[in-house]
Amino acid sequence: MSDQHHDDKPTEVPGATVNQGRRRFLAGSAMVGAAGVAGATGVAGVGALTRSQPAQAASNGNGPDIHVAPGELDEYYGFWSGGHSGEVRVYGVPSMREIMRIPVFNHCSASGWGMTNESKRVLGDSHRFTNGDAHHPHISYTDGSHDGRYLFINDKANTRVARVRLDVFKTDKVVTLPNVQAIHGLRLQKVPRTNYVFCNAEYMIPQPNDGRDLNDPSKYYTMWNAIDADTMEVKWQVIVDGNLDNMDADYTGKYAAATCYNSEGAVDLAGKMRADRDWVVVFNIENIEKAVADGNFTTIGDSDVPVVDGRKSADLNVTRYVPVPKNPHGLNTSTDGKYFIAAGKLSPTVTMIEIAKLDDLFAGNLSDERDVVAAEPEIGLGPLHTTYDGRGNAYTTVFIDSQIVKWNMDAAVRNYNGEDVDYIIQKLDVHYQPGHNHATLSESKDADGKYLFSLNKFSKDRYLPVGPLHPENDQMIDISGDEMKVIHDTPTFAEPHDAVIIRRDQISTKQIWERDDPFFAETVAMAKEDGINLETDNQVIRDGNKVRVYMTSVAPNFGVTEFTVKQGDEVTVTITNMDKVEDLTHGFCMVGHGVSMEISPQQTASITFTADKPGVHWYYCNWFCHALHMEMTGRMLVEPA
Ligand code: RUQ
Ligand code: CUA
Ligand code: CA
Repeated sequence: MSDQHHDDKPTEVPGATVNQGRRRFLAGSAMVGAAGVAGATGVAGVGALTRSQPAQAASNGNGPDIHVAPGELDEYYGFWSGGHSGEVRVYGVPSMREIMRIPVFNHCSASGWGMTNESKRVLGDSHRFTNGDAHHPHISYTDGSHDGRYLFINDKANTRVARVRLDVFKTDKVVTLPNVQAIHGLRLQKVPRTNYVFCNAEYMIPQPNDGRDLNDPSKYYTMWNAIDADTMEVKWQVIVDGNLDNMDADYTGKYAAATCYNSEGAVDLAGKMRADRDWVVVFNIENIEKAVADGNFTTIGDSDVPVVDGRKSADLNVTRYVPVPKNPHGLNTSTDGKYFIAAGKLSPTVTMIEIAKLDDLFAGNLSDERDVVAAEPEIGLGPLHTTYDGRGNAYTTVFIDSQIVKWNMDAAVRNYNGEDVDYIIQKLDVHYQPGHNHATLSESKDADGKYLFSLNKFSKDRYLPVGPLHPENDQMIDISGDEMKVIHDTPTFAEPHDAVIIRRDQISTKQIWERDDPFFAETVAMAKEDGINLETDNQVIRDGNKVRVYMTSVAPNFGVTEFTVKQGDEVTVTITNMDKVEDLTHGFCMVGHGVSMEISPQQTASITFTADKPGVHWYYCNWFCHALHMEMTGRMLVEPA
C-alpha cells in the first residue's frame, strides 16, 4: 500500500475507467473521521455504489469546445478561494487561464499587500498575521442574481471576513469577529439584496474566553454572525447549541440554515461522532432582528455587538434545530429556492429541507422538526457538497467514493413519499476525493447548467510529480447534456475549498484608477496636510525623524531619483503613477529593506520603513513598464547616525 503510486499505475484517460485498487486505498485511509464509521462500508460498498457508472468520452472526445483561442475572452469569471494560501484566484472559465490573484488575508510580495499603508489600513490590527485560511468566496446579490459589486470571503485561521471590490479586484474591508473562533461557513443574503453577510464560527469556546472555564466544555458555545455588507460592521451574533460548519441563505430573505457536526459538544474526535444524528440549525432573520430591536440581547466582554440567545433552552423563536444524520457538512440552497440541502458526510444521504414549510415550523404548527424534511435520498459514501444546474438536478460530491453524483430533486421527493422512482441519474468518477463542487451561476437563480467544477482534494498521479506535496485537482465537467463528462484538469495550490462562477457581463471593472478612489483617499488626505499636490509634486518633507518622500512616476522616470535621510529615520515613500495608459503599472522596491509595492495607472500607493542601514541603497521599479524599465531607479543615501 505504501508503494501505491507504483503498483497502481494510472491507465485511464480522464474520467474513463474506475480503478478499484486506488479507490479502495483511498476509501480506507483518506477520511480520518470515517475510518471507524463509514470506512468499513466504504471498502465493501464500492462495487455496488458504482453500478450506474456509464461509459464516458475521453477529454479529447466529443465534449464542448472549451478552447479559448489566443486573444479571445472567456465567457465566465471564476473566483476560487486560495484556502490556507489566504488569497483569491481568478480564472477565466472555460479556458481555466489564471487571470489574477487577489491577496486578501495573505501578504503579497508583488503587489505589496500587507506592506503598503493602504493595505495595512484595510487589514487593521490583523495585518500582523501573514496567514489566512480562505474557504468560501461569494458574490453579492440583488434580487437573487449576482450584481458583481463585491466578493466576500472568510478566514478560518484568524476569524476574519473580507470584502473584495470587483471594480478594481482589491480587498477593501477586513473585519475580525469578536467573541468567536474560526469563521468557516459564509453566505450572503440573496434577497432583496445583500444587506447581510452571514457566517459561522466553527469552534465552541468559553465566554468570555479570558481564562475561565478552560476545561469545562459544558460551558462552551459558539455563534452565528451577521455583518452589515455595506459598512462591514458586525450587526449581531446568535448563540447556538452545538457547533457550526457550513451554511446558506434562502431566496426569500427570511431564512438561513447551517450544519452542525458536533451536537455532542465534544472536544475529541470520537465524541464528535457519538450521536447518530446531529442537526441543521435554521435561523429566522426577522425574529433575530426583532429580538435585537426589543433589547432581548446581551453583550460579551468589551464588545458591544448584540448577542441573541438561540439555544434550545432560550425562548426567542429565532432558531429551530432539525435533526439530520451524522456529522453533516455542506449546506446548499437549491436554485429553485425550494430546499436547503445538507450533505450527510458520515451518512450516505443528503437531507432536503423544504423552505416553504419553515413558516409553519416557526409558528409552531408542526409536531416535529423532522416534518420539514422533504426527502433524504441516498447518494453515496461521504457526501460533502451539492450544486445545481437550474433544470431540477442536483450534483453532490461524495468524498469517499470519489464521485460526483447527479440526481433529480423531484424524483428524490417522490421516492421519499413512497413512489417507486429512481432519482440517481449518473455517478461520475473524479480524481480524487472531491470536496466542494460548483456549477456556473449555481449560487443564484440564474443557474445555467453548463460547466461544473469538482474541487478534488487529492491529485495523486494526474500531474508530473513534484515531490511529496501534491497540488489539488480541480476538474471541469460538462453538464450541459444528459451525461456528465470530465473535460479538463486544473492543478491548484493549497487549497481551493470553494469557487463561484458568474457571467463576464455581471462584472464591470475599471481600466485605470480614478484619482478620487477611496482606496487611497486617506493617503491623499495626509499628503494634503503636508501641502503636497500628489499629481505634480516631487518633494521630500522632514518631520523630526520621520521623512516623507512624495513622487510621481511616469515611465520610465521616478519623480525623485535621490533622497538623503539619517540612519534610524522612519521613511514613507508615496508614489502617484501619472501614466494613464491601461496596463502601465509601475513598482517600487527598496533593495535590502523588505519593501515592495504596485502602483497602477493613476493610483497613489505608499509604504513606510526604517532606514536602519547607513550607505547607498538603490530603489527600482519592479513592474516592467518601458524599454528603459531597468533604468527606472533611484538612490536613498543614508547618513550614519
Ligand atoms: S468546507 S470540503 Cu471549508 Cu467549504 Cu467543505
Ligand atoms: Cu516603471 Cu518599470
Ligand atoms: Ca456528530
